Amino acid sequence: MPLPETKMNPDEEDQLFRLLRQLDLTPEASQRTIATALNISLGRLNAQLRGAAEAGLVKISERSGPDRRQRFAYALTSRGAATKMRLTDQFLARKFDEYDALHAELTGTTSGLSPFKYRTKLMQNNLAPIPELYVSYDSSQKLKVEAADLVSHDLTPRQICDLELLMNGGFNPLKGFLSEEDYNGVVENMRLADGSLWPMPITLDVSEEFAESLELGQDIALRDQEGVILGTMTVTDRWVPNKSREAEKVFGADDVAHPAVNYLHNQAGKVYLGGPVTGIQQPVHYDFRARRDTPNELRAYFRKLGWRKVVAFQTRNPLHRAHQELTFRAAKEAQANLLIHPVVGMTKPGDVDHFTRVRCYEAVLDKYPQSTTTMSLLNLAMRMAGPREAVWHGLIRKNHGCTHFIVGRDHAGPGKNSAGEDFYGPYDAQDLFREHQDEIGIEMVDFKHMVYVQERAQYEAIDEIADKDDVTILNISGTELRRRLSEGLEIPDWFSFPEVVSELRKTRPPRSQQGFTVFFTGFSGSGKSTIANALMVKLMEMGGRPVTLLDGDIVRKNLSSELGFSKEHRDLNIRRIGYVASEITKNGGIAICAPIAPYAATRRAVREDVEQFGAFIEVHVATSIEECERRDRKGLYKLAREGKIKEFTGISDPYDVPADPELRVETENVDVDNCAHQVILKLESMGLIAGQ
Ligand code: PPS
Repeated sequence: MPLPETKMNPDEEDQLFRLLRQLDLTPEASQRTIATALNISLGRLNAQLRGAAEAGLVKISERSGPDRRQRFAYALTSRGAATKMRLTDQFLARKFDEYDALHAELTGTTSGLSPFKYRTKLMQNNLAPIPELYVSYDSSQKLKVEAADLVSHDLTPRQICDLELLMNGGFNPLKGFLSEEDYNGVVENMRLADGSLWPMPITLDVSEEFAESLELGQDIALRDQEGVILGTMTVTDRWVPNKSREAEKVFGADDVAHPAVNYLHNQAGKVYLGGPVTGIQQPVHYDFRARRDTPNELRAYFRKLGWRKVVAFQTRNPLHRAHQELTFRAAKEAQANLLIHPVVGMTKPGDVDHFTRVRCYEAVLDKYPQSTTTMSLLNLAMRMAGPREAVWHGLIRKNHGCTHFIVGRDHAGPGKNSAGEDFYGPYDAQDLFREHQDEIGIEMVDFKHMVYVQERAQYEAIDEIADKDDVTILNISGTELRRRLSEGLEIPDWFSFPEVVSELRKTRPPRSQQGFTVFFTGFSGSGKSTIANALMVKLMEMGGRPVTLLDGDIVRKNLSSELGFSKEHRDLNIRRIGYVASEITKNGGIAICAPIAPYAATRRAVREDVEQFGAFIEVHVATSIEECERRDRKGLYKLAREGKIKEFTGISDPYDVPADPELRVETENVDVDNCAHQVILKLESMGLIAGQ
């Protein structure tokens, strides 16, 4: 059999296809069994196997064991799997041609059926199985073992999301990470090289060093962050993308205020790799397993329940009454069933975490009429690309068996740009979707903005209210909701469901119940520890939250005993304090830190660590160096002056005075109790402790 690179005639292609399919199905069968299944002689099979192995399509390994007939085991390489896929398409196309010819011969007319390209689309209606990139279970077991010899790429969280949807058909028709030609087409005009519509670059970004270590044609193992192999990729393309161009064309502006542009420039690797992927196994999810479905699982579910029309609702936010009303209406209008399809992969930084959201969705699900609605979680990494993202979401939902898709105002909007303006117009997403709707293959249901009409005690679409001037229209924005949650204020029943509000309150308790960090900084002997101790006692007297003191000396004894006072060691010491404080804050406690922390940049880094979870209050204990030296409680300044202690802050080492702390306290002629009280007042004014 000729190598697949050389031109093969249809017969040879058929033979190769049958061989690859058989090996994929029964990788451990004896040669006799395989030959029988293929209806060829043993000698012929051997020749075919040799050809396929030489072409790098099949790996043949020896098996130990008593049965001589099962001496060999076979596994498709990623190239073999890709070839099999290509040949399947060709095989089907040829069979259709043969059918057309037969039809013409028998009836004297053409079959009247559309060309193959469209015919397969017909076959793949929303309920037929969709192609996946996974090999059979047996082949995957073999590939796993063989992949031990491959160079590995450890996928980033975003790449894991992308790979999952590539492998399970969610990104159909993609067969792997984009090649350079496909990438250019997608960036420039939303089209793959073969002309099909695809709006989002799905690229494997890697470091320059890793890219340089590879050769084109090489297979690499794609592993998750624990090193578990998920798939392999044959690297066919490697290039340095023009990221600014990508940002302009795909996201509308080269502006790092856009989360995906920021990712592109500051997190993504410099080089892109492209090539077909062979799926070995799905990424493992331990949470909400019963709620996660592949496109084929959802299609099978719809088939089983007889759901012919399904409208999908994409969301990255908790659902409130307005959303429930809107989705219910959309389903009614389309006479379809409803799929709540929230994204749980990666959403916009700062969103409510998906654990909380899913608990909220579960609560809302009970509010729909029974058996009309279901929910499934989508492990998508969103890009917040507005119009292009809407088209992408539509294609993904089509792949998941849906016939309709709700597109709202400002769909997948990234917020404001660096000039404070919206990146996209509110209806750009709907416009672009409408333009490509036929090609996407899913019908858009455009979002009606629902508001509450007090007099009629019901939700209505704003553009359908005829008596706007005579009724009271109520609405609560996302910002207002966050404010009410953080201040523990009432959230009315007309706005949300009590179960949803109670879930949100658990995750976003009012500020007076959230964790926070008070970070004292100042010279040695400035009074940091004394004030910190007094503050701790006052907070413990109030009760409510656990308080932990991370004093400079305590930390140096328990966390950083091996560290000295070089810049590097001081930074490490402060970052450790920051890490512990951020964990305490995350878990609702109060951390009081009192190191010197002389470097502004390190203090800023700690602030960033903590502020993900709660407030950070920097308190500069502004005792002058002269006063500290005069007090010299520990006798260290004297030793520092004598040169017996090196790198002593304020004497022989720098201290960056905080430019903009939340609070600055003077300790000269002010007693400790008063200093601690100033901090308490500051905390009260920030809403972190309830007034006494
Ligand atoms: S740092 O810079 O934030 O890591 O320092 P910190 O962990 O707060 O430790 C400061 C305490 O260590 C003692 N000490 C020194 N301080 C500054 N410079 C040098 N070279 C030094 N050597 C020892 C000093 O007692 C500091 O205690 P505090 O509590 O600040 O008085």
